[in-house]
Amino acid sequence: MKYTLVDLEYPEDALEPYIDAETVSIHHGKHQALYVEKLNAALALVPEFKFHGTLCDMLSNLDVVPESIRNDVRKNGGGALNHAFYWAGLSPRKTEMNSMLARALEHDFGSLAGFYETITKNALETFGSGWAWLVCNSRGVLSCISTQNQDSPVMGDFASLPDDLTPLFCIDVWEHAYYLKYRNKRAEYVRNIQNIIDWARVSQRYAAALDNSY
Ligand code: MN3
Repeated sequence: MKYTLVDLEYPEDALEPYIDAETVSIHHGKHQALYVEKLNAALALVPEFKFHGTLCDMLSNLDVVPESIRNDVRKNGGGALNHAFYWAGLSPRKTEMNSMLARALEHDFGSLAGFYETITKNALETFGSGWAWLVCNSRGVLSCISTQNQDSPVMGDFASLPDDLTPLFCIDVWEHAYYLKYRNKRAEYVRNIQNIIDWARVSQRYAAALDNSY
């Protein structure tokens, strides 16, 4: 099975002024596209390995991937999945979260401001390249975590994480995500992301996670 680059749901300049069109164009059209290409190249090395499921399913079960290509699948599959998830969690439109997510954010972070403070801290403390995430566990409890490189929360053990985390939202803190516009100012990039979070999408993801946990 060949994986394809997931399209953006909005034009490349739609996230201006928070994320500039050139960054989106290179990030999606070059970086993300290359992860997809390299994922397919790795899988092509072991044609007898047939996986019937989504990329997310594969990365949630990395132990079934042949060892000879596992690391490449982890890196490049992670890159393909995380970027698609990142773009889909952003929106140029004003969006609203549902009451269930609003209550959970207040319960688990004290307030929406508490959530912003926590994910910003995660994003700034990620050393080198990685991601900051809002996740929930199998009981629906929200928390923020960081992953290194292209690791996803769905990788569980492989990323030294609990095996019951569902990602709800992520911020790419690799320099390629912000350097053209923000240079070394990662904090400003992370703060500006708050203006373009697709809260309706994050709410849907949370509802789906809760459905799957009961
Ligand atoms: Mn990236």
